[in-house]
Amino acid sequence: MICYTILLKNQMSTYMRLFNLNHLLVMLLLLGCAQPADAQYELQEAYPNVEFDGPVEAVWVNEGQGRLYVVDQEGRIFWLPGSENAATKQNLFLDISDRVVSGGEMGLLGLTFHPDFQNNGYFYVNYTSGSPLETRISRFKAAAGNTGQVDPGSETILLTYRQPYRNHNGGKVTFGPDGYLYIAVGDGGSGGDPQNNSQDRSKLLGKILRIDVNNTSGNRNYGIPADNPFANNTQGYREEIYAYGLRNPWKISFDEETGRLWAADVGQNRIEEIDIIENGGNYGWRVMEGSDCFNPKSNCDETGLIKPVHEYTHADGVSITGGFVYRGTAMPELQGKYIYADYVSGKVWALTVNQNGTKADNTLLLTTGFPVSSFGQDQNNELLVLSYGSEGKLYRLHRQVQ
Ligand SMILES: [Ca+2]
Ligand SMILES: [Ca+2]
Repeated sequence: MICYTILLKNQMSTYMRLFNLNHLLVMLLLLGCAQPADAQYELQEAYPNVEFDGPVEAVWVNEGQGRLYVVDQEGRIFWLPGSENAATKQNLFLDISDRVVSGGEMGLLGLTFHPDFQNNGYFYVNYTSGSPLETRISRFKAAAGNTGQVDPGSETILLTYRQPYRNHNGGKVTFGPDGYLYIAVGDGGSGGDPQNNSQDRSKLLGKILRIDVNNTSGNRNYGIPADNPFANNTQGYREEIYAYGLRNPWKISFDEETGRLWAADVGQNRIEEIDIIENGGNYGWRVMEGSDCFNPKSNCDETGLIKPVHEYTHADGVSITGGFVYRGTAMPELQGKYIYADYVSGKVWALTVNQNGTKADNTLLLTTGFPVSSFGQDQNNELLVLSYGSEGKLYRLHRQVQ
């Protein structure tokens, strides 16, 4: 009962900041004493003396001796050395809190480094800003040698889009094996996608976008990859679109071995889902929530809609947090499995798919007892788990020694 009370207090405050209150009742039902159901895996604190206000990203970069960069939602990026010990402190890398509107699902939400960062110093962020509210995809530039803090004035805004509501801002940016920048965009917010943005290909909301940051085209600060599904279309569709019909993809990631793009899409009232994203794919929202009709409630037209690889109902969680296909070496039994979590229930699972991408198995690894905002990978592709809220800490997923 003590465990229950502490969890309730911690998770409620965090939950009320980040997610819709209409899920509160479900959350209360989910919270028990969060002992791992399967005790084979556990979390170990990484960087024990380091805490963040609201960590939402942890990105490892192999530059020089290598650093782990951690994003605080309010608008700051810190770096940590590769070796972690009690003396380790976080170092400020970039502070753009002056231009970030944060709180709830808003803030500095995404960070990725140019594949040639070591030479060109470019990195890319996704944040909400301004009034009226918008999302900005911006490039910043670290000085040669990357020895000090980054000049906040080095910003080049690549792309902006209006945010009609404060929630569902997606946020992840990541480079694909093709060298293009992929951007996860939520449906704009409110509930039920009232403007039907996700199915509207003339809008950027509710999509996975793909742009070429190494080129420009027309009046854009970026190029459109020639094989984007709507490149050079004459129907008024946005050429940046790579896939559509997403609600709020909270984390996307590439499997570095297969090149597959994985997305975790947060559900509305009932179903959380995982998708493997294909060029031009329509992932169904708001016609469908998971593999159920949503609008209309029944007899919806499922033609051409790609169903989730895996989904779970709100009996198991309320808001999915996407992770990574595990490509580390410390836990060989997890090799090739997609590791993800639920932000509210704190459950962490491993999803196994067949070679053709269909589901083979889904296994609960552990229950964290804290809200999981994100996953990260370290220099060895071992997994970090980010705890959001009253204690913003980094943990490592590892197998218990029997
Ligand atoms: Ca929004
Ligand atoms: Ca879907």
